[in-house]
Amino acid sequence: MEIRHSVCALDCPDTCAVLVHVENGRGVKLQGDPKHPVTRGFLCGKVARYLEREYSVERLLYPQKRAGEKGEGRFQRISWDEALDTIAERLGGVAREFGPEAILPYSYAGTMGMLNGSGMDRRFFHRLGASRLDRTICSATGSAALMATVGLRYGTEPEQFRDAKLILAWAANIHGTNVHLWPFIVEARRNGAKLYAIDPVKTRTAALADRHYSIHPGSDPALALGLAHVIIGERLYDADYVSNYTNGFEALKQRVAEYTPERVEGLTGIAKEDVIALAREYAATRPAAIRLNYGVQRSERGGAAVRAIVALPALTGSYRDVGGGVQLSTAQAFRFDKDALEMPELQRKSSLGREARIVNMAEIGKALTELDSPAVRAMVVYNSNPAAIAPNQNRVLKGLRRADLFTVVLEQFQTDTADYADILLPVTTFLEHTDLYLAYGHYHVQMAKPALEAPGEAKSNVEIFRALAKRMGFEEKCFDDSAEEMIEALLGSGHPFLEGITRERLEREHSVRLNVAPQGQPFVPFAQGGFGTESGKCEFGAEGLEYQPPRESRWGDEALRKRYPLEFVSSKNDDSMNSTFGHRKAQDAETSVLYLHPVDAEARGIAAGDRIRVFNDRGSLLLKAAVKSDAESPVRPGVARAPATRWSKKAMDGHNANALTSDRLSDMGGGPVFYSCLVEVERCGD
Ligand SMILES: Nc1nc2c(c(=O)[nH]1)N[C@H]1C(S)=C(S)[C@@H](COP(=O)(O)OP(=O)(O)OC[C@H]3O[C@@H](n4cnc5c(=O)[nH]c(N)nc54)[C@H](O)[C@@H]3O)O[C@H]1N2
Ligand SMILES: Nc1nc2c(c(=O)[nH]1)N[C@H]1C(S)=C(S)[C@@H](COP(=O)(O)OP(=O)(O)OC[C@H]3O[C@@H](n4cnc5c(=O)[nH]c(N)nc54)[C@H](O)[C@@H]3O)O[C@H]1N2
Ligand code: SF4
Ligand SMILES: [Mo]
Repeated sequence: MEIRHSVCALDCPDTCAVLVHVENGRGVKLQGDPKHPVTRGFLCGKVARYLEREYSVERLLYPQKRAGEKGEGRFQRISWDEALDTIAERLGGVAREFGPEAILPYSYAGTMGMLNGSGMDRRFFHRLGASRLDRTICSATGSAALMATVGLRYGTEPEQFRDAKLILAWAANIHGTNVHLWPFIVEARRNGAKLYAIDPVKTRTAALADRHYSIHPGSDPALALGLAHVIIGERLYDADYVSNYTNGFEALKQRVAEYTPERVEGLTGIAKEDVIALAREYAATRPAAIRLNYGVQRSERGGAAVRAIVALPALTGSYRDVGGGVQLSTAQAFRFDKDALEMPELQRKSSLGREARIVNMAEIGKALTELDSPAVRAMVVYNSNPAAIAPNQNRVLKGLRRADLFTVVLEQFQTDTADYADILLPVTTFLEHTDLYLAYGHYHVQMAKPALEAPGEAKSNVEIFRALAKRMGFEEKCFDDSAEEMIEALLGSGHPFLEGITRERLEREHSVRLNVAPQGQPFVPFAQGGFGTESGKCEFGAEGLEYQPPRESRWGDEALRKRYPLEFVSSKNDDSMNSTFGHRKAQDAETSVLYLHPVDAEARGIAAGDRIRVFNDRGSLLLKAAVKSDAESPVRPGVARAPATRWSKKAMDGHNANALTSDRLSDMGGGPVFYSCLVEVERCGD
């Protein structure tokens, strides 16, 4: 038996170091690397069983072309030569006839690997002059808010949560989506720390917390402003930190004056006494860490929410403390030379004489059905499953069904999107290719080489885009770069955080902490200001912090809320990774339920286990009602929760939660608003 090193490439903050036990060339077990300071020897439930996915009989093994109607999912095996020739010919034809902007790449984070996520593909599409994709689907709103407020997408090291005395899990289902933070929280609690969860859903994390504040969806700006109201009003703030390292305190003071605990109670559903007590405790407890996750920014006021929340540690001076501050992301500390990888300079060679247009991926339905001059005529999908994960699904599917759209899908499995492909290409998993990894929940850079052999004729994204570049006649040398050369280019930015971190060292050590602080010492980026904003200070930006309830909420548009009185939250499923495990049988049972409060269920004559139709103007879907007693219910009256997202084709009626979600954009960064969504529910016959 041999043990090989790998890195989990799923879209998860933990980016675990994985040990692959190999016997006679076959992987027999995956284990978390005990030497890795964040993985600490364990994997989450879904990846501990990843070898089932790796060796699944449903893996795609050969290139195929469509044999039935779009969406039907019937395919016929072809050779790589035929596949590449067809794609090169069709993309070339579209570029000649309509201009290269009629070609759209569509990708997200199926793998977080740098090379297979944004390497040869970017070079290829830049050289082609294709439309550029704004990859907003997950974190754009929060990122824009972080940049506006603190100017950097850095946050508290996970290892420092063990030092905290108070931890707020704010829109963060840590136990489900970020489980490697949990042991640090356990350690902190053993030392007397309290854990509070702020979430409209009683998640596993909220259930395990010392307190759960069940907040109205999307109302977080009001809560944060209410906390600031108390902190400023009672002079609990750190006047020294505020005066040295922040901008806009006076305007913030005026703004929060309007957010009295009484008013905040009305807006958020959190009792005024609780608002006051939480503010006092947060300000008085040192260190106090906030784990803010992305749930909060998937609503119409998500930008304002993140702005107001990350202002709190600046008010209390918590940014000074080891184990203080806030973590939304750590990703920006990985100061790779992304331009050397993606080569945006190749774009200038596009025949248009200007940079190609930008298409927001959260509006893919619109892009495929409404965009013109030119309309999208060809789409290449990789690392993503837009038919399942993009909002306003019926509009997306209408676009994917277009007969005049040429669609290529690079996939490991025959997903919902794959069913619409004209050409479907088999790709490798992270266990089978070389890549370099950042993390958005810790500060350790990692590299992985293939641990297992690719099955059938599967190739990596890197190899596929390299081969396509050749077929298209692109002669630039960069299309010959090896994976090793691309990694070296990424590491060669010259930034001090990467000093001494070379490919050779990563091959030897697998994981290396960024030089964010001297060895063995904690990274406290904003201890003495040091913000990345133009002023170098934390920008409170109170002008942007007026709270209006989301249009799609029980306090929003009146006509809408009368017809659709329930707020629908389709947050993550604990035992999945977006739609990545959509092929699994178990998946179906876990994600085909809607949690309703007994009051809402009774009012509609619905009992636990009933088949129900959930609907709004955008679509409808069939689910099974899950109703518990008031004390046990994960949601309060007026809120309904469905764990997302599964493959639509495995559902009772061929739809998932995104048949209901809206493709409006949030208040900052052009992000989607999956969790601002009004619906109605009715019982349907058996
Ligand atoms: N098991 C599992 N792990 C995952 C994923 C997965 O699908 N499954 N997905 C990965 C990805 S892509 C990401 S981006 C991360 C995301 O990780 P998280 O951000 O933790 O995941 P979400 O479920 O989107 O949102 C977190 C919590 O926010 C709550 N929430 C929803 N709306 C609001 C609101 O308005 N206010 C407040 N305070 N809370 C709200 C939800 O109920 C949820 O419990 O997780 C990653 N890890
Ligand atoms: N209703 C609702 N919708 C949501 C969300 C929600 O909470 N609720 N969350 C949103 C968020 S935060 C996100 S990040 C998105 C996620 O949306 P996506 O990024 O589309 O994520 P997945 O559904 O996991 O699909 C990733 C696909 O990439 C494939 N893949 C993995 N590795 C590779 C590779 O190396 N090469 C290629 N070609 N393919 C590969 C996998 O097989 C999988 O099918 O979903 C969003 N949609
Ligand atoms: S999904 Fe997240 S927790 Fe699970 S193994 Fe991968 S990185 Fe670790
Ligand atoms: Mo995400």
